[in-house]
Formats: sequence, C-alpha cells, structure tokens
Amino acid sequence: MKRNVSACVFAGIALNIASQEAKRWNIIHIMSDDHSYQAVSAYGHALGQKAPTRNIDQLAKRGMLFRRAYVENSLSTPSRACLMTGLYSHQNGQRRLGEGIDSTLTFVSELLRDAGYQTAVMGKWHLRCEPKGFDEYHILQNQGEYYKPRFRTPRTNGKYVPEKGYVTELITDHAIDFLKNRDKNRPFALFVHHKAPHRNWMPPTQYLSLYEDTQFPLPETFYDDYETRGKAAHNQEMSIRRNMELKNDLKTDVAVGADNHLGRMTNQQKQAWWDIVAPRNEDFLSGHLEGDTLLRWKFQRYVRDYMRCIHSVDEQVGRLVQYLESEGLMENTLIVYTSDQGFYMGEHGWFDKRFMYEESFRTPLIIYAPEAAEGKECSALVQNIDFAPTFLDVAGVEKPAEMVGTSLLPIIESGRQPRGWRKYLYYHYYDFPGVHHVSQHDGVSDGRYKLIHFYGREGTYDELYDLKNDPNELRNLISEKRYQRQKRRLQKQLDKFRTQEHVDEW
Ligand code: SGN
Ligand code: CA
Repeated sequence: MKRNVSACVFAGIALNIASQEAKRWNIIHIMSDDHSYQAVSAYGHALGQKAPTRNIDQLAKRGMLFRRAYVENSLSTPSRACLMTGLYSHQNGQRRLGEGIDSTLTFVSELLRDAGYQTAVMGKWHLRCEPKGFDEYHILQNQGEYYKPRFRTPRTNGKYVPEKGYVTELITDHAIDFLKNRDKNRPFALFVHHKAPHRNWMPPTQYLSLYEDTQFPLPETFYDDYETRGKAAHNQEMSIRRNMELKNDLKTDVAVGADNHLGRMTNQQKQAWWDIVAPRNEDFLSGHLEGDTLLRWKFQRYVRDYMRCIHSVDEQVGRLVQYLESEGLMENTLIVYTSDQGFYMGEHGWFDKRFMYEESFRTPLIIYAPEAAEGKECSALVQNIDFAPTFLDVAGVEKPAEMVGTSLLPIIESGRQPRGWRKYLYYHYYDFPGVHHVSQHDGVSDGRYKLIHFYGREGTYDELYDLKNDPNELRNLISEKRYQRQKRRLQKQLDKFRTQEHVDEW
C-alpha cells in the first residue's frame, strides 16, 4: 500500500508531504488510563497470566511488542501533552497534573488534519485546553465517570451531557460511529482514550463476578521496606496498607447502603451491585480483618476490580478491531495500544504511579501496522514523545524541527532498532506537593543503569540502580565505589538533558 506524493493530493487540500513514500495509513491510537504492562498478558508477568488480555495480545501477535517503552513524566496530563506535541514536559509546559500546557504549540492532530487526515478524539482528553485539530470529539469531563459519563462534543454548546451506559463501551461506540460516518476517500487519525482502569476501578456490572475465585500473586516486592532508598519512597502516600481507602477505593460501603459509588447507575445496575457486592462486603465487615490479612484482602480486591476493568477494555479493543477487520481496514491502518503511564500493582506495596521506578516509568506499547514485522518484540528505548513523529512519518508530513521525539516507523517496518538510536531516556516528575506525596525527581536510564535525582522540600539526593542485576530496584548503589564510573556517565547525560533548549525553572 505504498502511495507516492502525487497520489496524496486530493479534494483541493494542500498537503505538506515530505516523504516520497508516505504510507498514508490510517492511524488509531488506543490509550487506556493507568494500564500497567504487568496487566497485559502478552508481557508474560504472573499477574497478566491470571487475567489474559486476549485481544490486546492478538495485536501483539500480529504486530510488535515494545519491551522498553517509557513515559517522560508518569502522570496523565503530562503524558497527553507529550503525545500531542512530541515534546518533553519542560518544553510543552505541562509539568504537573493541573494547568500547564502551552496551547499555542502546534498539536500533532493539527498537522495531521492539515495533511488531509480526518481526526477525532474519543474519551479522556484531560488537558485544560480545547481539543485542537480534531474534526470530531466526544470528550469526558476531567477524569470522566465510569457510569452514565458526561461527554462534550462540538454539538453540545460547551456542555457535558450524560450518556447512559458504561464508559469503555460508550467510548468504543463513539469511535466506531466516527469510522462509520467518515469520508472513505481520506485517511483518518482516531485517538481512543479510555478512562478505565483509572482509580477507583469500577468494573461494568457484567464482570462483577469475574476473577472472584482467582488469587492474584503478590509481587516479590510487596513488603519492600525501602531500606536503601531516600525519603521519597518512605514518605509517599500511595501505599496499599496506609493509603488505599476501604470505602472509596475498595467500595466496602456498598454493603451498608451508602451508594456514593452507585449514584450514576440505573436501578438495574444498582441492583446488580447490591446482589453481588453487598454480600461480599457483609462478609468482609463481619470478619474484622486486621494486619497482614487485611492488607492481602485489600490487594486482592484492588487487583480483581482493576482486572475486571481491563477485561472490559480488552473486549472493547477486540470489538474495534473486529469492525476494522469487517471494513477491510487492517490493510491500511496503524494501530497503537498503550497507556498514559505505568502503574504499581502492589510492587513496593504501592498503587498509583509517579516514580521513576520501572513499574510506573514503563508503559505497555504494542503497535500493529500493515506490511510490518509480525509477532516481533523490540527492546529499543522508546518514549511517549515518539508518537507524534511516528504519526507524522506515517502521514508523510515533515517533523517540525523543534520536535524532540523520533519516529518509530523504521523500527516497525524493519523489526530492528536502527543504528544511532537513542541510548538514554530522560524522566522528570514535578507534581509536588500533590496527591500521593511523591517528591520531585528527574533522572536518566540507559535501560540497564538508572540514576534518579530527588529534589525539593524533602531533600536533595541521588539513587542509582542496576536493572540487570537488580530488576526490582531494591539496592540503591549510589554510594558503592565500583559504580562511581556509571554514576558519572549517567550524570553527564542528565546534565545534557537538563541544558537542552527550553529548559527552565529547574
Ligand atoms: C486522581 C486520583 C489519584 C491519581 C490522580 C492522577 N485520585 O486524583 O489517585 O493519582 O487522579 O491520575 S481519585 O481518588 O480522585 O481517583 S492521572 O491518571 O489522571 O494522572
Ligand atoms: Ca493515568
């Protein structure tokens, strides 16, 4: 399906075509919210094996699984800003969760639309600026709601209007409707951004019983005591033991009649919750669990609800792919499956994300493309700033000079890491003080060694890890003599990242 430049000029639209062999494939970017790679069964982790993601795995079988895909700043809005701009947080302005995005920057959606693509975003938008460069959108209010979620479209006069149903299914409905109504003579770029499985992990009622008899394995680092780490790991507020709330997160109030979780449900949906969840809660409350038994109970309930949400995401991914299949679109569509960051599934005793430690820094990434290497795995260091350049490459649009990300298309096509590929990843987390109380830190990783610099009110110090010998990052090597050379090498790279253009307020 190679098309050359002249074949891409249509309907009087002036195209900014750079490549002589622009793919002009359609683009679908599916991004769930807080989906950890541990919970994608294609990655082979113990957790995923207990709750397979068959449809997402199928994309990996037909496409490419990235083993070392990372974000730059493990939080929703910063990730979405990296996606839209191909720039790091300090360059696009979205450092923290709230305001920040420099909305004068050009978004990839605008460039794709200018190049003749029909563009749409469905689901969580979250950025505090209008969706720019989209012909169509159906966006959730802020974090969005699981049941009867409110959506805003170009036709709702700026208002968010509730829609009956469950969020993951509704987002998929809107994605499929967009595809049905599109102009079939032009390519499309569709961003399908799920709310699930974001906290507080509310599954659809049909899956409330799924996994109830499954015992999910505790991660090896569940009881981490942070012995060799600095203050941030000790002081965080994302511990399952201390910070995961029985009522709000684990919904134990359903049994006693409170319906703050069920407020957006229909009577039928409420009934399903009461029938299934209330008896479980009554058992739990009468058991008066304490200590480690309570902790393990919390872990199981957390992971079960999370995996139920994932099951629904997986099912809806399957539904979307089936639609593409039925329309013959698998031949000319690039499909990305990813998340806006990683997530702790009990590793180090945590939920949430934010830290540069692997489980939140890393994110699942699977890319299916026509004519590309099938069933391959890639361990090149890739990052969420690479999406925008990849999409522009596919569309045959020249990457703006200031965009720091790199197109993944050569990797997808050849199945190999090109010569001269990046050797270092840069990370920077700024959202302090803030929810979950994680100190500011920046750092670099070369995939084997990782240097993290914590700073701010809680003190300034460094940590160093050797991921090959210590994949769980339990031994901070910063003071060990024989690692000083590695430390200096990484420090040099970190300084380079810090002095890049546009770096300020550090
Ligand atoms: C909410 C969540 C936090 C979460 C942030 C950011 N609390 O504040 O647990 O870290 O969102 O998440 S909640 O009780 O309101 O769910 S992000 O994915 O948008 O970055
Ligand atoms: Ca998120």
